[in-house]
Amino acid sequence: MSKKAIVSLLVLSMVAVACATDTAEEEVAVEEEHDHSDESTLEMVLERGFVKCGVSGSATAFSETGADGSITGFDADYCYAVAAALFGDYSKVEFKSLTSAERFTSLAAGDIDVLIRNTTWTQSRDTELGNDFGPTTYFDGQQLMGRNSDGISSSSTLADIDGLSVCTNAGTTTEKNITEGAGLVGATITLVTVEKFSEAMDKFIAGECDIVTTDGSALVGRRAVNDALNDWSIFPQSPISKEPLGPVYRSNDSMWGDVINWVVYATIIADEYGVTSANVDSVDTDAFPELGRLFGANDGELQTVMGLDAKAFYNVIKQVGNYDEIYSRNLNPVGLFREGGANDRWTNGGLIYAPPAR
Ligand SMILES: N[C@@H](CCC(=O)N[C@@H](CS)C(=O)NCC(=O)O)C(=O)O
Repeated sequence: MSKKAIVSLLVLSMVAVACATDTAEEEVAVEEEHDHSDESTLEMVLERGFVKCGVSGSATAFSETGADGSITGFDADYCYAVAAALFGDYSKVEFKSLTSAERFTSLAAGDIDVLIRNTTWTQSRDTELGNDFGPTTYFDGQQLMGRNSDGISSSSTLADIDGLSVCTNAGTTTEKNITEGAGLVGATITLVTVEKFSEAMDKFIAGECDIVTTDGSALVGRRAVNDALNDWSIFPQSPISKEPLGPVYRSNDSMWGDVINWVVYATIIADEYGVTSANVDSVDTDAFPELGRLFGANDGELQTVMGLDAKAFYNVIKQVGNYDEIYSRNLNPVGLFREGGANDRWTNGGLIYAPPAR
């Protein structure tokens, strides 16, 4: 057996030609010549000098591509945060824009080092597909959007979509949830599945679909940047699913996984202490020893055993910010707020929580 063993990975893939009629995700065996298990992604990325981060590139407020090709948003900021931790320079990222249907194939093939793309943690993605999931950065849930002028309102229910056409993108939890959910309430729908969510929005705007559905955050974002703001309602008030979104990396790559996980945790711990990019230089690390360890200021820092610089997480907070800064900067402008929701701090009753830096 050669050193570069041929490994077969089960990955999710959409068969493009079959999309129009069969929207089920399909398992295909992909033969991949590079066996990632004999080399940590961490070593490979450090040697290369930049990280390859898979994003959407067209998800409002999460990863948007600017006119100059730059990528901004909540997910993009976590890519920048990983680069800040690895290289002390947030800009050492190469983004790859991926559709929902191609994201896991791209990760399995080694085209990207980490996937941060509105991706829901599910059992099959975590187990059958050879992925591992990092901490949830955004607790989302699937909702639907329709036109008030068609009789839809924010108090509409799933049963109200009986007889309507519903647009969404392929290779998502969304298409499965809506099919299952509509069936459970006895609503007969025409599901129209396209490759990109932006195409689903185009069809909705053109009146070719009555309803569009995806993660609630994306619907809020799309509505906020659209002129038809006042005619579009998002429903039902309680989402039809849980969509915990966060970073994804290949299985059996624990040093790399630890880096991704602790980048996220560092942003959360800094938020717990109110440490921001603006005040990180004036932290009293004697008074707050956990911050001393996390920022490499005191003896007992834990970053070097992870293969990182002692200042890795200081650089994350200094250059990109804490969780609240990342959230507020990207998501408040489209009308998504943390207060009182699942994405609030655990100390306020939310779910954003990190283990201790010790
Ligand atoms: N969270 C779901 C849905 C992901 C998804 O496709 N989201 C849409 C809405 S944010 C999207 O990616 N839109 C951007 C695009 O199509 O490029 C999943 O993991 O399957």
